[in-house]
Amino acid sequence: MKRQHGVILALDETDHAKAISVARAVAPHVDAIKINWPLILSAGPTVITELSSLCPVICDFKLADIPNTNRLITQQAVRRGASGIIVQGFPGMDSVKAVVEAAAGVEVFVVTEMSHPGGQEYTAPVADRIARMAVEAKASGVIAPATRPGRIKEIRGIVGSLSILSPGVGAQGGSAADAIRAGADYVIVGRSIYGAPHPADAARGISDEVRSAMKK
Ligand code: NUP
Repeated sequence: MKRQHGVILALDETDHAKAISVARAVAPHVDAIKINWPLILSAGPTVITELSSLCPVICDFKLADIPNTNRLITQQAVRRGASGIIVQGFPGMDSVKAVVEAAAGVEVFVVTEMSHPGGQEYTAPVADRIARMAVEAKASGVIAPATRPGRIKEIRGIVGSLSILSPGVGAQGGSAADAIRAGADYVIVGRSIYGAPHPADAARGISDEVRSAMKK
């Protein structure tokens, strides 16, 4: 993934036709489109290939299984055209490494601390260890919460030059500029873009905010 806008669209739209029309409008203003179970279960897994003709696609499966199952899922996502895959860190190093190996060069991002309030219950206490494990497993990057920019800063101190992708902007209350200033490389934005009256304008606005935060 090449950083031009610093924004990744989280396309959790469940109407297939609407999802494709939002993707077409927004693709010129984002660096990737992240998809998750809501769209895949409504449109079918062929949507991975369909979207990959418009923009790099990150499959947010939050893989959290034994190494063999993680490997099998990763291979299928890559076969369908995914450029990136998101994995949970808590199942352990062997499960994360299985994804990195099966991804065969496709980018792998490891969830550290989740952005929602419940993320503080179980993920926060182990997030620093997971961030260190992501480095050791040779992942491409980590997911860290825009809702807690202070944590992005601390996680940046652990992961060095790995990419930090940060969800929680807009609908969850986080600010794109704050996340970038704390050390995120990309913000992940869903509802504030695909739910906006003009998704392309919303994406462009967030990309402008990210670019100006990068200059400061
Ligand atoms: O910690 C995380 N928080 C989070 O919101 C890890 C994630 N992968 N996400 C995803 O980012 C979530 O599943 C959704 O697809 C997106 C945020 O969407 P929104 O809150 O901007 O609508």
